[in-house]
Formats: sequence, C-alpha cells, structure tokens
Amino acid sequence: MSIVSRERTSTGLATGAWIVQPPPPGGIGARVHGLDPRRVDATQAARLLELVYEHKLVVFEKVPLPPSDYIAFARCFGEPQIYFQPNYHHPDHPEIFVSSNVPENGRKVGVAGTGRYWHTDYQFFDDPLPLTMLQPIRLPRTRRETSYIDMQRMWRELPADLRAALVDRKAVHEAKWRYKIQATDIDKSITEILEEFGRETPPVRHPTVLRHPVNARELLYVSEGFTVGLDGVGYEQGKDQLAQVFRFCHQPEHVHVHTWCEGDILLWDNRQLMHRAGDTPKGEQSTSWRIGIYDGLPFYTNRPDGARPAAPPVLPGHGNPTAC
Ligand code: 7UC
Ligand code: FE
Repeated sequence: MSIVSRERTSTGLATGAWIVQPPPPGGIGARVHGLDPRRVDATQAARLLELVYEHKLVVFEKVPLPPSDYIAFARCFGEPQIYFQPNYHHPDHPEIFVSSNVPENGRKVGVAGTGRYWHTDYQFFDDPLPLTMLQPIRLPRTRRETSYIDMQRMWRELPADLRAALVDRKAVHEAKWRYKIQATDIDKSITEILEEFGRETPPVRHPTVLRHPVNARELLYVSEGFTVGLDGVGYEQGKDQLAQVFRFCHQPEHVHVHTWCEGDILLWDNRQLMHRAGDTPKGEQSTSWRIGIYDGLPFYTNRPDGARPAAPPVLPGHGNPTAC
C-alpha cells in the first residue's frame, strides 16, 4: 500500500510531521502515523477533518491520551458532546462515554457491551452525532474489533427495487429497544421502563438518503439497531423492505473490520458509516472511551420533506464538493 508523505512537507517538522496512509481504492479508513495529538493547530485539524470526510474513518496510530488531553484532541474537530444518559459517563469527565465491563475501585463504571448491533450514533435524535472518536483503554486478550459499513457505497449499490422503495422517504428511528437497565429500574415493569424512555426519546424521522454537507455524497441512513419503520408505509411492508435493505448491507463483503491496537485512537464520520462493536469474549476485560463530536455543520443538506436534495454548499476550507 502506498504511503503519502505530503503531510510531512506541508505541515513542516517544526509543528510535528505526520504521514497518511490512505485506504486501498474503494476502501475506507486512512491511517495517520507520527501525529502529536497534543500539538494540533487549526490548519492541521482542518486537514485531518478533510481526511475523515474523505476516507470516512481515520486511525491515529500509537497516540494514547489521558482524559483531559483526549478531550482537548476531540475539541480540535468540534464540540464534544455530553451523552444524554449519565450512567455512561466517565466519573470525572462527562464528555467521555465509557463502554466497560471492568469495575474501578469496586464500582461499576460506564456500561458494558454497548453498540453490539449495526447503528450510527445518536441516529434516534433530531441532531445525530456527526463524528465519533474512540480510544480503546483495555483490550480483550483474544479479540477486539469494531466493524463498519460504507453507507455511500450501500446507496450506490443497492438493488433498484430497494432504491425505489427508499427514495424520497423518511425513516423512523428510536432507541428504546436498546435501553440498558439501570439500578434505578429495580421494581419497575418492562412496560413502565419502555414508556419512560419512550417519553424522553420519542421516535424521530430523517430522510432515508442523506446528502453530506461537505462532499455532497448521497448516503443511505437506516440501521438495524435504531430504524424501526418507513414513514408513510404500512408497518409490515416497512419492516419487510428494511429487512431486505439490511440483508443487502450486512453481507460480509460489505463489512470493514477494524482490529484494535494498543494506543490507537479512531475518528469516524457517522454520516457516511454505520458501525457495530465486536463482542468481548467471555471472561475477558474490555474498556473503551468514546467522545461524540459536533462538527458545526448540518447533519445533512437535503431540502425539507420529499424534495430532491439541494445543490451542495461550498463550505469555506473544504474546496469543491466531490461529484458522485
Ligand atoms: O448502550 C448502547 O448500545 C448505547 C446506544 C443506545 N446509544 C449509543 C448512541 O450514541 O447512539
Ligand atoms: Fe456506536
């Protein structure tokens, strides 16, 4: 695989050299070697963000960071989010969403086994999360991976009958079926728990096909984890069409598996990818820290309700949009 060393000359050694290894043609995921995440200036952050929008996933190699530096690194790319459920928070840093099955000082920290189904983060809110940063902290001994599916490619390659079923439609998303029981739920019935969570996070609608605000790519935006129906389509028919779409997307040749390495930090574009956390093998420990990031751009730039997607905006610093 080719190594692009342009960054070395364009950023200069004085501000820290780094090298970008792009994915193979048609693939996702660039790797960045040699970055000092504590010394990223605005120009470099803009360049790294371009890599994220272009290659959908970027892996920063061997850059382990303690919480405050990690949050500062996330802040280079936008505004870190505070997850809406405090039981996921790092005890001292609410910006960090902890996925962990390891107690600290005898206390449960975060939530175990998050996101083990195909989804994109915050798909069930009006303002979904544009970017997700992830740092594995404790790697299971035998297996630790996150899988991705490229939703630009899925929309491009989806069979014509399924495209016709989805085009100019909205999908309905909700998270209540993924709710994790908390200590405060003791003595509540399942019905009460679902009603309570459903009141806090009612179903939302987004277009089934999004237009990316930076590069104008069209993206399929449904997931088995959170998408529960198609707007304006009967329940059975919507479920059936979605099941066919998911069957197409989940084929092994569409799945990119990223295997964790110690000290790496990942950053991906939730508009363009869906992801699924790998299972932690029984008896093994796993901890990862996630930071959700709002990049300050609209999640999508489709025209409201059913109209054809708008012409893409040319955003300052992002050059000309890529036709696709
Ligand atoms: O525990 C989980 O799987 C978390 C999920 C309900 N939400 C993650 C998110 O940001 O969408
Ligand atoms: Fe997730």
